[in-house]
Amino acid sequence: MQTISMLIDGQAVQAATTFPVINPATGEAFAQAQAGNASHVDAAVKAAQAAFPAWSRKPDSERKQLMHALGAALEANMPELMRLVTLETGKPQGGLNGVGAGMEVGGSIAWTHVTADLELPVEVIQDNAEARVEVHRKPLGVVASITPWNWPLMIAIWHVIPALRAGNTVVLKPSEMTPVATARFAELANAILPAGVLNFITGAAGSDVGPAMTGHPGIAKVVFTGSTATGKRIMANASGNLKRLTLELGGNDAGIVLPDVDVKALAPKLFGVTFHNNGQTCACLKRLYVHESIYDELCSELANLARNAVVGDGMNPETQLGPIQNAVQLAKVEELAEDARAHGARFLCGGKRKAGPGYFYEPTIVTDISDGVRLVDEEPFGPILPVIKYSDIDEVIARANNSPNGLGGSVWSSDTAKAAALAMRLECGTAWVNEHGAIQPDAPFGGVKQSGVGVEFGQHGLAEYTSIQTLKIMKS
Ligand code: TXE
Repeated sequence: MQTISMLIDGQAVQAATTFPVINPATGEAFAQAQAGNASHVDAAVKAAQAAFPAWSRKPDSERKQLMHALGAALEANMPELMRLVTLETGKPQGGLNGVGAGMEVGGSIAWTHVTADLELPVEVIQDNAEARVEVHRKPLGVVASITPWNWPLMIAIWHVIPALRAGNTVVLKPSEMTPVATARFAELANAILPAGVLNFITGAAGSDVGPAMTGHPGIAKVVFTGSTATGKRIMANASGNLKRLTLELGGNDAGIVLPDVDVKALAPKLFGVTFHNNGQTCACLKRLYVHESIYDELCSELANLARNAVVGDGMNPETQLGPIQNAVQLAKVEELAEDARAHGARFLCGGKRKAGPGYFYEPTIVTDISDGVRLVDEEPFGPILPVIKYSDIDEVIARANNSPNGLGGSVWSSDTAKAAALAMRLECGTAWVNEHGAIQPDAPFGGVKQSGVGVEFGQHGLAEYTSIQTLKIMKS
């Protein structure tokens, strides 16, 4: 069985004990990871601090070129990384609509190259006979990156590449459930980067590694993707030295379907944006509001698609949907389904685990349900969709907005101008028309309300890894 190491100051580091990493398709361990602790965090922060002066002073063109080299290394190792992603997350190699391990590694490569090419130009505010005023973007120092289990490699790339590109050094901690592909990335990166620039540490479930990072006085910023509850704990723990924060937290995205759509053509698209990666994506569509005039027809189309989806081991090329990533998440999906049943909701298909080993759950369409039931009000993060009937557009916008979350939202219609005007009324960081969850490396992405703080990607995302220094030069 493979055992992964931590990487501190360019050296492989082992802890006193290891913990198992489970393949969710079998429920059995396929790798072991190091059970690090706060002393490893401290060593990693010290290494990152020592590497910071030289890294931050490197000419910008050199850092850019090294980021491209990281992208090339990911590409050269794509098949191995895809295999590791499937083993630890359960997501298929290909997947529903091509959303699987191939997209995760391919996306990681694309994000790396696009981010490598971003610039942080000096802004000139004033330049006249009296004075020149310039705004510079400077790196912050050591950045702590804490990643979740749903897109472990891609999210590590989203954190690490802009942090390094802007001149910071990094301590990276993956989820205890999915540390393996990230470990391989850290290894590849350490063959390219100077020692200490990217450190990689792991901790078992419930260990002190995460809190030790977010409370460490040597860390200047925390970038975190995960649950809102953990995000709140991180924000509280980061206050000691006023760490900068980017938090990308839970979403419970609403989609609103207007009566003018072509139901048959739309159903597969809606099914894809809801069920890819088994609904375990922060910006998946999670509550679908459908106009009463097309409700029955659309629900029945969605149920047909759910019944015919190929669910199985992600290593099988036929598989469209893999298992849920972990047992706790599976139990949460079951709990929300049971609660919906108890509230009189109707299950058109699914609604139960698949027999056999692994954390499989049948793709599930739930109708005759409304706001106020947990399956609608809470993020299920699994292969289950509540479909809610509406009749009045103003009322449905208010229902969509009646949530503590605000990550994404969508409106579906053949009248794109009308849909865009409605989409802009949704309280969310990204609003889509006839699409949902589609992100790109050059457009900012982040949540409002309790879905997060700050944005990632593009120029706006890169700027979050810097602080502003204003330089005023008097000329007379
Ligand atoms: O996430 P956690 P969990 C949502 C989804 C899911 C729920 C719980 O609804 O059901 O979160 O998932 C680290 N200090 N999302 O419990 O706990 C942990 O080790 C510092 C949405 O798995 O947030 C891991 O690396 N770090 C999300 C990371 O936080 C701590 C993706 C995420 O774990 C810590 C995943 C602490 N006190 C789940 N406690 C999205 N936005 O896409 C835990 N961690």
